[in-house]
Amino acid sequence: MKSFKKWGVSLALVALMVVVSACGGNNKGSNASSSPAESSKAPATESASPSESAPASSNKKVVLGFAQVGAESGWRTANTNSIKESAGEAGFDLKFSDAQQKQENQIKAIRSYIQQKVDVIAFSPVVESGWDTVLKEAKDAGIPVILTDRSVDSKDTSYYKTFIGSDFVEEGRKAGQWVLDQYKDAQKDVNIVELQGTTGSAPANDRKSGFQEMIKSNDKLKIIASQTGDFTRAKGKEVMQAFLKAHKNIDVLYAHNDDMALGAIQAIEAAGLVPGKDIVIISVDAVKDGMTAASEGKINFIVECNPLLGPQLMQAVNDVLANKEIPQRIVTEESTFTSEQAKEALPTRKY
Ligand code: GYE
Repeated sequence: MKSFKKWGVSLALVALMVVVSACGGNNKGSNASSSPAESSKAPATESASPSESAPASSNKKVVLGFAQVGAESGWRTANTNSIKESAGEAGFDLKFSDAQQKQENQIKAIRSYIQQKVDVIAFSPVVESGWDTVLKEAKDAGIPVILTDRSVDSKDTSYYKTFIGSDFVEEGRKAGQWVLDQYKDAQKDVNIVELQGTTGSAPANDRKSGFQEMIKSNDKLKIIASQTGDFTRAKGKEVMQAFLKAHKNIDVLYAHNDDMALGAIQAIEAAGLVPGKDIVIISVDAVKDGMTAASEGKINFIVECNPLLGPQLMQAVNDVLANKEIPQRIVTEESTFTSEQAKEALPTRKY
């Protein structure tokens, strides 16, 4: 009986050691950057009011840490404005950081939010992979995470409460469907070039696959070149210049966002060609500048991607903190615009 008891004690000790060492292992990835020295290198964060040292009380403001991708596009600017505005309206203390399209910066920002013990962390992951370690750190610290705009490929969905954003595969399908319809009677090959978004990002992966899925039923539709333009105007222009140099017979440009299409339009015009006529252009987002180009006939078709996610995010933050059940996935509703429709919609467009 006695030795049985002794065994029990030793087993409990071993179990404790396993738990401790598992925690140590878990911190392995974070050790390097969770030290105060490292975290001081974290990207600068803005804060509406310094509430870190505020005493906990029932009327304490909700502190929301938001790690934004960057400021790469018109879509992103509209998204950032929407988040800041809605956080203000909700009365939250928003800690906002801009990762300049770098995953390492976003991870640093998230770790700094964990250290600051914010109430909720929200972020728009620049790429899909490589989040498990930091998401587990947030979970272990008991801080709920909400994904907005872009998702992660983590197998463990308990790392986040919900994902609010568009269905990017569907957006790609809408773009592909339009091309399929336009060229249904094509007798010769239709040469398509593609400007992809940021490599490894959910919208780049999904807009590519959705588009391919639709056009594959017509073997005249051929993607002859596909490269990343990183969702920016400058890169869109640069890559389109290279495409025009390498390929003389480009019929269609599919750009994963308006900004890259707008950059490409500059390259097309500089090459003495007419955008929207000599080269048919399809893009995604439907932000003001893109819609303006569409209303001028320079972009032929735009698939809408709504950046105004702020109100839904603030609602989700309140629901999570109130322990309400929320759906794991909240999909944004979106439409599409031809040049004619863009002309009509432009005057009342909010972004
Ligand atoms: O389409 C693009 C931006 O993640 C949906 O990111 C977003 C995309 C958007 O840079 O313009």
